[in-house]
Amino acid sequence: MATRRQQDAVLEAERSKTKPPHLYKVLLLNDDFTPMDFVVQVLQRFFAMDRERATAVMLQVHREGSGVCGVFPRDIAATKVEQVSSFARQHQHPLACVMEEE
Ligand code: TYC
Repeated sequence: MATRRQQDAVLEAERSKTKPPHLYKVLLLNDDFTPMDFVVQVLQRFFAMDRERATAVMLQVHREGSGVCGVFPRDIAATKVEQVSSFARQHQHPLACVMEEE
C-alpha cells in the first residue's frame, strides 16, 4: 500500500511529463472568385461563428489577404482544413484553408 507521500511523488512525476498540445492557427486565404456569402457560411458552419463575427473575419481576409478562423490542437486543425477544403471543392470555389503552427 503506497503512502500518501509516495502517491504525491507519482502524481508530481506524471504532472511534470504532461506537455501542453502544440497549437495551430487555421487560416482562410483570399482569392478573387469565392463569393463573400459562401465564406461567411463556411465560418458559421465549421467555426461556429455568428453571422456578425463571420462577416468581420471574411472582410478581414478580403482586405488583408488572410485571417485566422481559430486555434486548435493539430488533429482538430487538420480536420477543419480538410472539411473546409472539401466543402469548397464540392461547390467549385477555389477557397483555400491552411494551418500554421502558432
Ligand atoms: N475576395 C472575395 C470576393 O471579392 C471574397 C473572399 C473573402 C474570398 C475571403 C475568399 O477567404 C476569402 N468575392
